[in-house]
Amino acid sequence: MGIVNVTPDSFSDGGQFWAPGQGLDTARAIAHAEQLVAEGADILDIGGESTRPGAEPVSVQQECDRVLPVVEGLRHLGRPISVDTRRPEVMRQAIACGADMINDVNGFRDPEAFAVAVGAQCGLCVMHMQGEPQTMQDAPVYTDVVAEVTAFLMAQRDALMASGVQRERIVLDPGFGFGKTLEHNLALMRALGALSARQPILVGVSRKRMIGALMGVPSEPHERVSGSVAAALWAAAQGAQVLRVHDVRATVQALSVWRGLSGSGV
Ligand code: HH2
Repeated sequence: MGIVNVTPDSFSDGGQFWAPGQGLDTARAIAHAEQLVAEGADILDIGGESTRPGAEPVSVQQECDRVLPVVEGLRHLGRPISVDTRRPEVMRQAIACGADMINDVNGFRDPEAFAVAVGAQCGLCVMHMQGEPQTMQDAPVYTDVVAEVTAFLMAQRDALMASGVQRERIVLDPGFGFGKTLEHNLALMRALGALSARQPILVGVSRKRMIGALMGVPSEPHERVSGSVAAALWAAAQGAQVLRVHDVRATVQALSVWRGLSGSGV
């Protein structure tokens, strides 16, 4: 899954498609997404709101204005398009525009978002987050992070299924860095195998702070490519079915080598 953030302030690639004084350059965002597909992305994830702590709040209208033209401009590629949003109205409009998946960092906890998910036919990514983006990294606390995150994800999956959503439409995500310390993230990474045995999972660790911490040298997000690729391989080895990444070419090539070495095909 290749990341296309059409935001001015995402932690790694914010502002990439913004022309000074003119705002979002939709054509550049679409060209970048096309490049990610050429590099081997099977799914594109379009986000119009940064969830990093301290990001600027955006209105529903702003988020739609950013995301929807990109979704429309990418339909010709014939690849599944995911929209990364917490807002029910953005979900509705994205689905009407042809989005194939809704990626909700709030895990469809909002009853209105839950209703949109149930009423749609698209794929759903249920992510775990403790707290709210503005403050989630202040002091995350768990008694047993693996048990609590797993319980939340299973409860949301079961509630969706009890409301008529087919199991095949759902992918679960522990939400790395969303209200989690490095230790919490590591415990969850080590428990991916048990989770992926129960339901397809998506892992998003690309360029995140935890990668920087594990690399052991000071780094800007764009300098964390090799660390991110190492983590992606780890996640794949634990059974993760979807890897949400900024650096598609590097990740695809590494996966290809890894599959070749492990004899699981290329
Ligand atoms: N991480 C981010 C955003 N959306 N969605 C899922 N399912 N899983 C994730 O781990 C995840 C996500 C944060 O990364 P990014 O989009 O690069 O940054 P920002 O939130 O600043 O736009």
